[in-house]
Amino acid sequence: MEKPPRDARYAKLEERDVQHFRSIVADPQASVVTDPDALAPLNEDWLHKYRGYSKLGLQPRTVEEVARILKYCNERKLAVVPQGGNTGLVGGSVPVHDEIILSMSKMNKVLSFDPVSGVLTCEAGCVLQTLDEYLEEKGFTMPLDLGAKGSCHIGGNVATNAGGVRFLRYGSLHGNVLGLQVVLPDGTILDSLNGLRKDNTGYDLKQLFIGSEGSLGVITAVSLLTPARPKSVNVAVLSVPSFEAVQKAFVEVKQDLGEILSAFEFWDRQSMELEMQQLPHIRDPLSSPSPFYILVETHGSNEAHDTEKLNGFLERAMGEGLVTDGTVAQDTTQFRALWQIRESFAEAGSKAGFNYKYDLSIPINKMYDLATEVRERLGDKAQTIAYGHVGDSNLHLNMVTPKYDAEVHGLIEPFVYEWTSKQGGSISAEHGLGLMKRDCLHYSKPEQAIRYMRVIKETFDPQLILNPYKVIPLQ
Ligand code: FAD
Ligand code: 2HG
Ligand code: ZN
Repeated sequence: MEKPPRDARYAKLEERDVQHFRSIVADPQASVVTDPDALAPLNEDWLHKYRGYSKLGLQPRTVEEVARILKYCNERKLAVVPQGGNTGLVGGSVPVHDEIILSMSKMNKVLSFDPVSGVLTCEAGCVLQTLDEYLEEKGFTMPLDLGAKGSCHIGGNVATNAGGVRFLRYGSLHGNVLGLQVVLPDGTILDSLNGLRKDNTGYDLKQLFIGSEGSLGVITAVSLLTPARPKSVNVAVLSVPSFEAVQKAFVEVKQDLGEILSAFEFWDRQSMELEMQQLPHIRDPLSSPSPFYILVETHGSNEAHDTEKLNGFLERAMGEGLVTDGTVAQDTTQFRALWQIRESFAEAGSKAGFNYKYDLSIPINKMYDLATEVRERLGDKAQTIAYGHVGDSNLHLNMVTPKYDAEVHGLIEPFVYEWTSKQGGSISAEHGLGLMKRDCLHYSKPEQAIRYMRVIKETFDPQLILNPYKVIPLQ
């Protein structure tokens, strides 16, 4: 796939730059990476779709080191790509050309936790799952959860405004993040880590960095509100005959389970089949293949009460023919196995070949029509699978071919973006724009909004050194 040409405004890395970086970090051996073998995984994304050729990775240990690094890069006009766990799916986390990789992986300390307010403050490089394990001991949980939890960083989650599977219950990072520490390209440290729930002292600058994908500043620490860990958790995977029935089941689930509903996910039969082809340990949880599968989860505090509610919903839904078969996890192993099915589609797709990956917000009643139309357009030229976060109207539409196929790509784009735009949807529900969608912004944002995005970018990053070629095209 084509990439934009290298922009001549950026300086090329010289040996004196590397020497300088060695002189401004406490542990140059660990923090300055020039070995090609160590650089290789930092240069390539999770999907093996985007690849740069950076000669330098920096892994600072403190906010002051980040500030010194960025100040120097800004003065020298050296381009920088901030990197978290490198699990992003839109080509945002790796260099396009020779940008310096600024990895946050060594800034991974919990700074504080207040068990009264539930406010956690930690460095940006903390891995999401590690934070959840830390909170588990204290009776709390992270407000977000996603398949990449074992590798993605909280800083990367904030930088992409990641949604995930419990968005429906715990809401967006725009609400859960109470404060950020961010280093701007000129080395300024912006600190709002006060952990306040309420603070109406003018513009809420931290919101600009949530979802900015490393284009405005480097997030070095995060303060966020964490909910109490649920004492009772249930999960069921159910067979549903049509997407119409998926929607009806969603309406009923909200009525019947109300405040304890924590996830409502779906996938189609084609997704289930592709996953079983690619991942031998995955089995269909139901007795026979279903056109659609839904996963319903509850988070509550009283097991008997929650189970009664879930059973009530299941009886009603089965009686009405909305649900035709199902399985409810009886223990932690089954709970994990059911979630593993939902969380492994990305892995299965990437094993199957080249992925044309679309992450769309579409009104729920139209969500699956797009999958049907794309499947018709492509015939047997590609495998088309659809799954996603029904509760958030977020469709993950993936097409897979053994290798990149320009004809297939041409049949998908711009069709998918135009279709989404006509429905008033968004071409990026939760993964961001990265390199993949930076030229497609106009499908979802009016020209005036794009103009102000540019003004914001140029205000925070006048030399345009941060994550060039991504998010928004610049002159
Ligand atoms: P990276 O991939 O390293 O970076 C992502 C972007 O953020 C890049 O533009 C990078 O420059 C920037 N960035 C990273 N760290 C910083 C920082 N400290 N400061 C400034 N900029 C930074 N996403 C969802 O929203 N919901 C899901 O359910 C979901 N599931 C996924 C499942 C799998 C199996 C995979 C592989 C990915 C999934 N994702 C999902 C994609 C998601 O965007 C990432 O997993 C996650 O939020 C990115 O975090 P990361 O630390 O890996 O960031
Ligand atoms: C998910 O919800 C992730 O599983 C990944 O956001 C989506 O693979 C995808 O397209
Ligand atoms: Zn998702």
